[in-house]
Amino acid sequence: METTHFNKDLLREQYEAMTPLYANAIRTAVAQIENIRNELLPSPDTRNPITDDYSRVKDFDSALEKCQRKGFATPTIEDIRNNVHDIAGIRIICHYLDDIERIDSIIRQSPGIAVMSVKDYIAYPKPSGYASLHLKTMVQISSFFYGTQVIPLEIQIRTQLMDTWAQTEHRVKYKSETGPTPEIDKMLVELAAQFRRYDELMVQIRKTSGEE
Ligand code: 0O2
Repeated sequence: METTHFNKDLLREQYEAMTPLYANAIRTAVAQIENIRNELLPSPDTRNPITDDYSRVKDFDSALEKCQRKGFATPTIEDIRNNVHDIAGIRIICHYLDDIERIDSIIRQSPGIAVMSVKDYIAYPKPSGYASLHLKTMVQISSFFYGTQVIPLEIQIRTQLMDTWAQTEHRVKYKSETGPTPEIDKMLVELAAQFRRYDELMVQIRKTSGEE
């Protein structure tokens, strides 16, 4: 009977060999989004809907942990490639709630970025209170060794307040002494609801003041 041996070091090597393609996808998408944004906003007085953007290629240990969480106890590199959809990730932060829609539209107009599916945690926040718009995209890149390739990239779009909430919740979950407790979970749900009200109020203030 054939036995397959799980070689973590080999898997790490295979993962690290493919990460430059994912880093390429991030750079390609960021440049595309930036170009379109500049063309849409010709006047220096026009408000930029993008406040910040962060990107990262998931490190090997996180990718392996996520793949195992999805049921692959001893995954192959194909399992990771096919089941971890956010190996390349960009997080776009905006000031106003309705900027999320604008940014979504910019991404959809970007040549070379195809939106494959959407998880709308703005319209339907998670029970924890987590809110964000997740776009699973495929980005066309040009690679020196492999030529034209299409690489998956997850884009998360959220307001500054949603980002503050996610960072707070993440710290509580992984860094605090108590970890999550029912009391803390309840406060986080309340915080998310308050932030949502503030996000809506900020749009109202902007519109009432006549700003686009
Ligand atoms: P990290 O460190 O941010 O990368 P799928 O890709 O659809 O097969 P997945 O990825 O579980 O499955 O889908 P989901 O839940 O839509 O997206 C997961 C990512 O969203 C997480 O990535 C977080 O970045 C973020 N996220 C989702 N839920 C929460 C939440 O309750 N709190 C916080 N703080 N972030 C959340 P990772 O890989 O878990 O982590």
